[in-house]
Amino acid sequence: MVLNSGENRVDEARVVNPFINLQTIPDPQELIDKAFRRAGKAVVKTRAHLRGKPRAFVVKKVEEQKIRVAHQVLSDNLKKVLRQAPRLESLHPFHYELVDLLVGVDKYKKALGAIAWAVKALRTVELETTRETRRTRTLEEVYSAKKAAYGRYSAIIRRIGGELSFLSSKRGLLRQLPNIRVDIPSVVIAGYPNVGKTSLLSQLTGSNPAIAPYPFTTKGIQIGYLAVGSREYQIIDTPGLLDRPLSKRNPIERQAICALVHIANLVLFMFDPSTTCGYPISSQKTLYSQIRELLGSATIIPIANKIDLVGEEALTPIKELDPIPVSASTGEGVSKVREYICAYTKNIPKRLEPG
Ligand SMILES: Nc1nc2c(ncn2[C@@H]2O[C@H](COP(=O)(O)OP(=O)(O)O)[C@@H](O)[C@H]2O)c(=O)[nH]1
Ligand SMILES: [Mg+2]
Repeated sequence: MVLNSGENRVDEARVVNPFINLQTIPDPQELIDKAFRRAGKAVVKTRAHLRGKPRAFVVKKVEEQKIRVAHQVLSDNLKKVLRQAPRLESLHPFHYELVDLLVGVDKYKKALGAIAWAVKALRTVELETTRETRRTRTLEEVYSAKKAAYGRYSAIIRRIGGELSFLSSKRGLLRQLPNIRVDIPSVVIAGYPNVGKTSLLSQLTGSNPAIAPYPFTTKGIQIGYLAVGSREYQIIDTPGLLDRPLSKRNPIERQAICALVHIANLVLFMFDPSTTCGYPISSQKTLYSQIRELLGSATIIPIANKIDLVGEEALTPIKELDPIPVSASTGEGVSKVREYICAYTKNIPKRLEPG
């Protein structure tokens, strides 16, 4: 990614999607088969090692080992999922909203809870059945103890099969969540289409922004980074999201928009007083009010763009908002926007990265 024209570079390693480490979720039946196959292989060495020992002794050792190895494989695979899938509590509100939108937070929690239950249940079976194996007196008893262990293992895995399949089916979506940094201030650009949002983003970050997929807009969001001195800022353009009246949105779109609003420390709202964008100023003011309301306590800064096209009088209808006059084409006024970004995000505490 090319960053702003200065020498400052933004640390891309800190770009975060909390689900990026979530590997393939095992298929229940495949997991069971794998565990038993591994167990079968693992005892080959043991058998060779114990050659010449009494048969009853060897069988006991071998079957007990199978129970242990099968447990190990099942447990390791499930623990891996638990390790890789972030807890909801650790998610930034932005990602939390999106998980709710794409997966449902209750279902997600339930799935992880079921896997944690299975890990414990498998361990109990291992302890009980290996103890039983050691107590057996006949070969028959040994074999049936091992059979019982395998049966109980399979039942546990099948019982969480639905949850594993559910997570597996959602994994792709989760891994597509946008890489949003939560450790630096975020500035979100809003305003009607064609008012100059993307142009301003390019002016601010001096680069072609990266496009990240975003749920419920085919266009994706555009993210650019700005570095001023030692501080970094993330600037987000939101095509298809913060560019239409909220009253026309369905609940899902609203939630997607809310998630974006959660990430915003500052919103730049762009007006186009030239109205070459195709929307009258009155509509633009309505959208401004709606977004300001949605924001709660976060700051919104009005910007009047395309001043290269209009005279002073065009700004009259938005005069009371005291917008920063800019031209995203010529670059006029853009340094002022940069100053505002620095000033308004000065006191924002560094947020914790999800972990
Ligand atoms: N004259 C003029 N045109 C501009 C300015 N900013 C953007 N434009 C033009 O307006 C159109 C829409 O700009 P764009 O940045 O894509 O708007 P967005 O849809 O809000 O992202 C493009 O043709 C830009 O070249 C400006 O300050 N002055
Ligand atoms: Mg655009």
